[in-house]
Amino acid sequence: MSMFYDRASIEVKAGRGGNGCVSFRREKYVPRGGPDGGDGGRGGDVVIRASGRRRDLGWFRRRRHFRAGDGRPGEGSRRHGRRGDDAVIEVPCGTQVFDDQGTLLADLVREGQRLVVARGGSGGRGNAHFASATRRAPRFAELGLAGEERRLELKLKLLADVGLMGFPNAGKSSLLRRLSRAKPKVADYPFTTTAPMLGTVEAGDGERQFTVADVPGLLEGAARGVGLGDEFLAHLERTALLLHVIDVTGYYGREPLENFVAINAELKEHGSGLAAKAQLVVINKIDIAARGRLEAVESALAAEIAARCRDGDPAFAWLLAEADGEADAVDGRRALVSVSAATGAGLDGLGRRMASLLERLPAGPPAAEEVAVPEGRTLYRPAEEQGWRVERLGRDEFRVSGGVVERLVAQTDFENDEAVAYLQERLERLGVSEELRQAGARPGDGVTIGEMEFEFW
Ligand SMILES: Nc1nc2c(ncn2[C@@H]2O[C@H](COP(=O)(O)OP(=O)(O)OP(=O)(O)O)[C@@H](O)[C@H]2O)c(=O)[nH]1
Ligand SMILES: [Mg+2]
Repeated sequence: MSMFYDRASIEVKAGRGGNGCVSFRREKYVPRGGPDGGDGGRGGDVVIRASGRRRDLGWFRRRRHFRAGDGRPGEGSRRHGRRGDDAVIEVPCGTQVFDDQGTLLADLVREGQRLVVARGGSGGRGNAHFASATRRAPRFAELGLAGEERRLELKLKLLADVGLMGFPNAGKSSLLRRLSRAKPKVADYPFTTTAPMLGTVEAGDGERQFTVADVPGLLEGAARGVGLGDEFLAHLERTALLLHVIDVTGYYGREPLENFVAINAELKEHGSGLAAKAQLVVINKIDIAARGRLEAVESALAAEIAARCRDGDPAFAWLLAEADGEADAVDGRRALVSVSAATGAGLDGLGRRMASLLERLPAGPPAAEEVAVPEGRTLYRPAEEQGWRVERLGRDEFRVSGGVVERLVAQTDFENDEAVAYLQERLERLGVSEELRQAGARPGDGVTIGEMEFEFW
């Protein structure tokens, strides 16, 4: 039996940018031409993309590290290095991406939606960029920067138009099997569903299509963790309509009406808007109902539903709307469909009823905390520090932090004296040295910038 994985934790690392190149033009009769070193290519990004090819997140049990390609170094004659290859991670539609702080970055609901989760480092500039009147032949270039790296949590919440729910053994999987081409497990004996499953249903006229999610049966206390139901209740959150399946013969000796009330109490306890979702009640197994039984169950449920309409139960607001808001005019039977998944009786009517209801209901209502990701390429940008500041860490210890300054240091090739001199020049021009002096730094004091330590002079 296959498991269903709706959670995964992955680590991603974007590619490093290629280094800039140090090179000089070579021409006939010219002993030494100008600098012509090209730039390094940008590192590849790590991208998460929603794909219909994936069913769940089980794939990530085998692979959880993803790394994009590095950019190629620049070359002479101002040739730029090639960009690193992106790493594209495919996830099923309905996957929510969180950072390691638990912040929702995106909800990838539609096929093809992409999210850049780690940006490649920029390539270093070649020495051609550093020529000036005073520096005719720069013998240094920038280093490429490291790519972003982060840990991400993935959570899958199925997206379907309709969700099947009810006590175990009510016939949910049998219904999905009959209504669609999906093949959920149903055996001659009660066979409990352990993994959610999606099926596509064609409405009677063959023109309309919608998706139906089958989840394990709920038990009383499901919202508190009893049975399998709890962890799968979340998969009903993103449906537009709930099909509440009820076994006309009762469940373990309890009346269908009691079961109906118990399941609705579970939905309410679970929260996340499940109790407010439109409900259509399907009375199943009418082929084995004793004489008069179906009528009795229908009357009891119809009366309960009408009473709920009067009390303003949002699950049946659609029924109240059908009666033009007149609670007394509500016919509870209109929320009932009696069928047999075994013989197929009533299933055409059920298909049409679902289709017409779906047309009136807001499509797959997104949960409130969702972030919509527009089609195409989307960037997730951590707030990048623009400025910089100097801090005194101790009597003769200082630190300079900030995006610009740290970047300059990371791009510097410390093996190369000219590159170091250039860095000092830049820091001087930015005013960093002056700021350090004002903060009390004296020659010989230690200054940390990014991952490097310097001696102030
Ligand atoms: N006679 C009859 N039996 C049915 C009907 N629908 C389902 N069954 C039987 O009821 C049992 C349970 O059906 P399932 O479809 O597995 O029920 P389920 O609601 O998916 O159960 P869980 O996955 O445990 O929640 C199976 O033995 C089915 O053959 C029906 O309309 N008539
Ligand atoms: Mg089932």
